[in-house]
Amino acid sequence: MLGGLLDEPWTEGAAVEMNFDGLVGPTHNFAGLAFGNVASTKNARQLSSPRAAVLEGLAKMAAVHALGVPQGLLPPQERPRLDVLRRLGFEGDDGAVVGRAAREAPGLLASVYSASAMWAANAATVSPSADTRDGRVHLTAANLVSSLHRSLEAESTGRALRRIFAGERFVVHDALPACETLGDEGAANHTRLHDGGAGLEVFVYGRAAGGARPRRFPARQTREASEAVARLHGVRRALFVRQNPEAIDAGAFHNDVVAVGHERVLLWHEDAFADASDIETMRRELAEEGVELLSWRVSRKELSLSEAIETYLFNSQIVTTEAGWVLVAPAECERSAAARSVIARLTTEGLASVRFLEVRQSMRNGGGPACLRLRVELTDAEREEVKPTCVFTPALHRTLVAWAQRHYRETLAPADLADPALIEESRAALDELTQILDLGGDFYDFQR
Ligand code: SUG
Repeated sequence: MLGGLLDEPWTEGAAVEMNFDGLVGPTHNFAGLAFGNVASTKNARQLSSPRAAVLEGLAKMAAVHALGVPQGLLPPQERPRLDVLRRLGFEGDDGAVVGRAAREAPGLLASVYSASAMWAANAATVSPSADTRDGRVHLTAANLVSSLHRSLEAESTGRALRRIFAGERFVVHDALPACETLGDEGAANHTRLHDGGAGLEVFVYGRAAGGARPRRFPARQTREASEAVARLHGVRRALFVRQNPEAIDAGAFHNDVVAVGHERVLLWHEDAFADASDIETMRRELAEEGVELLSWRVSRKELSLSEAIETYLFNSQIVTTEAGWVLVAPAECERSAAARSVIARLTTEGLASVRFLEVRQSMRNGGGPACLRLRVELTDAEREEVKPTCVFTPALHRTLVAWAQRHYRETLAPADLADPALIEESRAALDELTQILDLGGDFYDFQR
């Protein structure tokens, strides 16, 4: 047993951030399932390209990896979830189940077909060992109860995390009980500020029991859920901050649409938090760890809330490279004069450079670069325990590009979800993937 880990010398080595991206699944489509997510609603029922989506995601992993940042990946989940349709009363063989759902409940069919697990920022909340009382890395799968299609991810996410982060240095917690009071959307509402040592974990929630709610759109994350996760992880220094309801009503369904932290930097829109004095609290708390907060505040005059949501500037990744902090931003920012000038200002305040990446298929469902990745900060000893076949390498990239080109459709229209051939195609792709990633022949339910 690793009791009393805090006394062990290996925990003193500084942790390095590793990004685990969700590998886009073969059924990526635009179903308009996410109320409050403007891009999802706007692009509902358009033609998607699963192949372009997975290749864009892989190219992003390769680009971040080439910047010298360790990169991993999380496998897609099994879709369609025919077990869910059967639980909802659709009977018969697979083709009959899908056919009847397509006729009678196309929304349910789209939900069980959604490839939404690609947005790994919502897979879990992660607390690195430097922050936790027992000196282990804690991960809690998100319950994602705010929508049917996303709630289907929780159990399989837990299973995947346990395969990738096995061993005593990691604690993987099941998702919180699935109810509205405990709505939890994972790392998209959590950021960690630090300077290589113990950090301040900032949990951002949209509503608390008995408290006010946004008027137009749902607040997905609750304070009660955030507190439970911090408690489960044994986080020593946690701060609970309320998201601005106006930001949620403008389409910032997760805090990572309007703010992003990395090391001691916080890049935030002035409308991100309900109480801007929270930034001063963060500054004070961090100072107690001997760290000076670097606040990159963006005013609405520089970039309106609606342009922040259109460009997803705050959904950039900030990564540490040998040359300093690099902003990995969606290509949409390059096409916006306002976003470009914010970035230009940041380069005078400590940002080394920017790298624009095209993740258009994901963006059209409301997912930017930061949505596609789950950050896990790991010491060298912890990194050695990560399942090696889920660590990104140029060789794995080549293998996965060839795999995707063999299995993924060029396009997918809403009506294609009724095609029984899509069930078999998806299974064939995932079956081969379990071999590539050495996940075992029983990873997916259809394999058992
Ligand atoms: O939960 N979109 C996702 C996007 C998640 C983005 N993640 C972060 N911000 N971290 C969501 O709203 C759309 C699916 C559809 O409409 O087909 C969707 O689920």
